[in-house]
Amino acid sequence: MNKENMNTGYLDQVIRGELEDQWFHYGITSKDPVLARMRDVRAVVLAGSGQRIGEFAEHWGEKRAAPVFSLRKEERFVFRYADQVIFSSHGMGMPGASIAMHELMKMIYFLKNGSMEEIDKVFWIRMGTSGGLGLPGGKIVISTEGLQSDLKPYRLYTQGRERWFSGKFPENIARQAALTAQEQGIDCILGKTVGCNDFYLEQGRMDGAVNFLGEGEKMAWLRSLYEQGVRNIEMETPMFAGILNHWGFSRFAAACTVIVNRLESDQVRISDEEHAQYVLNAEKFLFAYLEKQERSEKTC
Ligand code: R2B
Ligand code: URA
Repeated sequence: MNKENMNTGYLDQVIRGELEDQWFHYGITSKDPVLARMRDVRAVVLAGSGQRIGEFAEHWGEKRAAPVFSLRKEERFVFRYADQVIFSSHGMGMPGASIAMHELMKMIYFLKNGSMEEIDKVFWIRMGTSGGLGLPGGKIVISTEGLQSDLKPYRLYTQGRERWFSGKFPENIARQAALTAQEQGIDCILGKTVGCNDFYLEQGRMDGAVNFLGEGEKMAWLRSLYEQGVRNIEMETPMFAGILNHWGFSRFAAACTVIVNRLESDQVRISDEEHAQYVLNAEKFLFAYLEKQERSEKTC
């Protein structure tokens, strides 16, 4: 872990109880008694959609015969806890999702009492959807790197300075995740992921309310992404990898199901049945991976 990159001056005062931290968007504070029930958290599962998070948590609770509980506030993010796993939605786009990341990372720091060893054991995964490049619907792309649409990693301006983050995913985790998907008979591929600040214009769509592109330019851009190793396009992965790398987590992954092949269409046309099947596949992969991790931790 990179302790020097954590806001320890603040976070340690919270641990000592000298400050009460408001995790405003989750509607709890660092003094909430509910936290006592989450100390043994070992994984954080994120997804854009609150409904998907609710379903993942419910099914995980059933599978593990464990209670599922939620937090009082659900206006911004849907949060569930079941059997050592936090499930949280993050909404769409990096600015919103980064709020979830800050507050969840602060929560983990608090729950693990600032222990670098314990914090590092926590596994993070984004279970998303995406537009695939030359890939059919249903395929899962496991990210090797998250980049913004200019193929550079996540960065943002703060106090007039641009701060850069690394978009790299831990290679061993990406490979293990891909192997797990294959063992479950789920089609997956490793590749770079481009995360955009817009679904339409920045993702090179021509079917938005505004359009700047011609078909030739659009296809040339999508093909050039493909040639540079990008396999899917979505809206959060560069930030997700960036902030986790900044703290130095060693175990995190992004697994995004393709819902449209962008080399064939801008419009997403999957049926409800296909969508339901994709969610079930994603869940099957996720649970298999969480259980595999648990077995390997027990034998270590
Ligand atoms: C994938 O799907 C959403 C847009 O439809 C966005 O959150 C993303 O990354
Ligand atoms: N999510 C995105 O951000 N883009 C797509 O094309 C599909 C899902």
